[in-house]
Amino acid sequence: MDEAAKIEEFENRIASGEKIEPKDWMPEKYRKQLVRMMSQHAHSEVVGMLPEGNWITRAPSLRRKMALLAKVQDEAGHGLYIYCGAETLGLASRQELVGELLAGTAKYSNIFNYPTLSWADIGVIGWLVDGAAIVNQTALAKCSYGPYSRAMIRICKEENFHKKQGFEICVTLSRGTEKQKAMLQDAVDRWWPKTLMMFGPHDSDSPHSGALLKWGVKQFSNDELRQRWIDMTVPQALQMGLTLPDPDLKYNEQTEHWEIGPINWEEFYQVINGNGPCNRERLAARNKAFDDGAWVREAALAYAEKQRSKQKEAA
Ligand code: FAQ
Repeated sequence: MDEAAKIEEFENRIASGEKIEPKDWMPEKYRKQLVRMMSQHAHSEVVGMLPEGNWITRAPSLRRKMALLAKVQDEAGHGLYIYCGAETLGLASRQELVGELLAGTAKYSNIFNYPTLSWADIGVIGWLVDGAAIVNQTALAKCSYGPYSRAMIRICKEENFHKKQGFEICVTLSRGTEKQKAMLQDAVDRWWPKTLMMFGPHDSDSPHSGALLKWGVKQFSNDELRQRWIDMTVPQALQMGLTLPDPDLKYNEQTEHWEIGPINWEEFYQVINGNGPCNRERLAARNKAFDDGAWVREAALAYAEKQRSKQKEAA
């Protein structure tokens, strides 16, 4: 079959809802888009441990500490599933991708480049950030690439717990003392505008959306998912007695959607290109963890080698 016929067959398979599996033929552009997106996603999960990890020792009770510890550990697991999924796309090893993260040449979600200043930030990250991640990832669970879609199904289940633990912290603070309410409002004021950016640039400025939508990697556009999250989240904020930091926020009775004011894209591009408030700190922490973990990787390789020799001897 020539290339055009292969592409036609590939696109027909996607149109009929079939999953593309690692050994199936795929256009090189599809493979590259997936490596790009999955590696950015895996890096986000791994770097995403840092802002919340910072609060494990300061969680206000043993129950909160256990829940936060489990959540942060889940994020590490999510990173590993997605790196595994990316490895099915013909990479020699995930080290190629991790190397780019450590060198500062890879992207990861804008949202993890901001500091967590109070305990309320932990609640708000669970509620807003994990809530946004669920909206995005529930759609990705139906994506055309089998390993990515299957990873998303499990990840979404875990993210639901994360969102609930965050929401519960927020509800508790919203019913607390005046100081606690103010702490919650302050965290919402800081995280709301950044979470809106997580869905990526507006559709008109999103260079990758066309190909990703055509090939069923994305099921919905950046703006569609952002709107879905806004419509879900604004009523929750109002129910907790919170205000959202957007003077233009209003409900449109005709469209039945909440409308927002302009997003600060200048800030977004600064952050995703390495110039956010915590980018340097995040990369330094990942590099330190990688260096400190060298002995673990060596020990694991030595153990695997020993097992292989034992099996060879026994055979
Ligand atoms: N941050 O053409 P588009 C989580 C970049 S996981 C940084 O629209 P695309 C769980 C984009 O890469 C959060 N960069 O791109 C958790 C591209 O740059 P490039 C991560 C961004 O791919 C919770 C350029 O802008 N989730 O939160 C962002 O079609 C709590 C042009 O953009 C995923 O990665 C951004 N927000 O759409 C963990 C989900 N947005 O590559 C711990 C999978 C865009 O040309 C604690 N990814 N860019 O240099 C996706 O769904 C998509 O890749 C989008 C972007 C929607 C993120």
